[in-house]
Amino acid sequence: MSGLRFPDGFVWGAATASYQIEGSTGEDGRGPSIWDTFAAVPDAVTDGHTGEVACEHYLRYADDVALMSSLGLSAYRFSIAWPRIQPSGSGPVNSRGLDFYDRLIDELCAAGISPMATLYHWDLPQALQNRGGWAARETAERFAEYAAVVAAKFGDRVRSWFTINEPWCAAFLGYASGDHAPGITAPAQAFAAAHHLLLGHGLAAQAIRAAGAGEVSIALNCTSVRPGSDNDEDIAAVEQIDGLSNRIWLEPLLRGEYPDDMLTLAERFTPLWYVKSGDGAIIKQPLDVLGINYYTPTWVRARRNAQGSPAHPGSEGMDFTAPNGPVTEMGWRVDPTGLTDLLVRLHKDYEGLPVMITENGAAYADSAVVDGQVQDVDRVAYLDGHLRAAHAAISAGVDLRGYLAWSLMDNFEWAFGYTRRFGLVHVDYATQRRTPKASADWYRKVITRNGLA
Ligand code: GBH
Repeated sequence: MSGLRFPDGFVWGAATASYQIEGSTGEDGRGPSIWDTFAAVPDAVTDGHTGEVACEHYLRYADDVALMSSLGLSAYRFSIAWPRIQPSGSGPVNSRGLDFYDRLIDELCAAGISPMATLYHWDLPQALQNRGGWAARETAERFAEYAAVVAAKFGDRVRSWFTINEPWCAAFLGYASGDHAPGITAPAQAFAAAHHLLLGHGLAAQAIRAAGAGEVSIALNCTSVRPGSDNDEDIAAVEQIDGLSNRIWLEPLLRGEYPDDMLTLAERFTPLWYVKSGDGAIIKQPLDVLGINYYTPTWVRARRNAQGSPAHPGSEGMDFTAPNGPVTEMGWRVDPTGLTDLLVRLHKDYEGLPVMITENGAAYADSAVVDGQVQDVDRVAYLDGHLRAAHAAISAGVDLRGYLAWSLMDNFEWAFGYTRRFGLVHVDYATQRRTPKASADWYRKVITRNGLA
């Protein structure tokens, strides 16, 4: 038998996030989130799109779970909308919000699909933003209270918890480049937000464990950072961007301390008032598994007059252009070797660390429709290439526990609204009809054979 087989018990799933699929933003007592506010700002989101309706998953969750069953998924990673649970970010719990996830989780369990819950995928209650959002320490404390509520309620059925999705995006796209909610462009706040997101993770991890609710994880968008050349300036640029993308998260989470170069970088923008003694010990909670969301490597070179990227504070004089080659509709260079390199590097730097690919996927225009089905051959090629890359990492000794495709279905792609489609399942937004793409059929077969043909 030829073909690549994955280890027994390998988890095959798909991922989504609340604001991207649920819709029903005014239903059952949900409070406003920063994404409702941000999407209402002219020009913040392409074509003025918002998450108000999205995929109507709030109403159609049972059909969507049936869809997952038809794909043969063993796990489903979704996020819980904090503003449904605590409409003003603290205090009274909204039972109708809890009820929705209760129904969803029961439906998943009945279908034999393991529910994996992310506590924060970017939809912060607006009331907390009004008090400073993640730039304020209080948000981390409120986050732990919310975590305790949901862990107590769902810990009997949800055994796999992700505290925060991609703190890099929440901090640096939210507070430095302003591409994401809350749309702030103040690097000083971004570094404070980064710290409070890490602190929130640690406090929430403690709350989940205190509730006996199961395994604790966080999903990071770590990536391989590659130099334009091997000259010293380019290597120094890589070191700095590797710090912001990877080490500023990994080191506190796994060793309880920031790397010195990242403290120095942060100090170019802000005094480190927000780091209190004892925080490192809180942030460094044991991780049962580390979630990695991987899409593309990052290329950096030092170049006079280059503007740098506002998403990477201190990157003036750096150029982020990828070398020529295939890209997805996001403009992201397709390079599965970046995934192998990243997983092997994590395995070397943090011995014995179990990892899971908690997101991987691609946006393509999906134009060719044959017999009513989107023939997304480019997406199949992307996924196939990345699964081979993941398998190569396993062969190199990486303890890889599973793979979750991004995304189950087309959805609200943040600042790009509905103009970018990442789904295995096509969504016709006019009718809300779901149609599995060729990639969905391909993925079903991968799952059935636990590997690639
Ligand atoms: C994830 O973010 C999110 O978790 C998910 O909600 C989202 O829908 C999905 O990905 C698709 O975007 O600009 O060329 O340097 C991924 C965010 C993607 C941010 C890659 C950094 C670097 C590309 N990351 N990106 S580039």
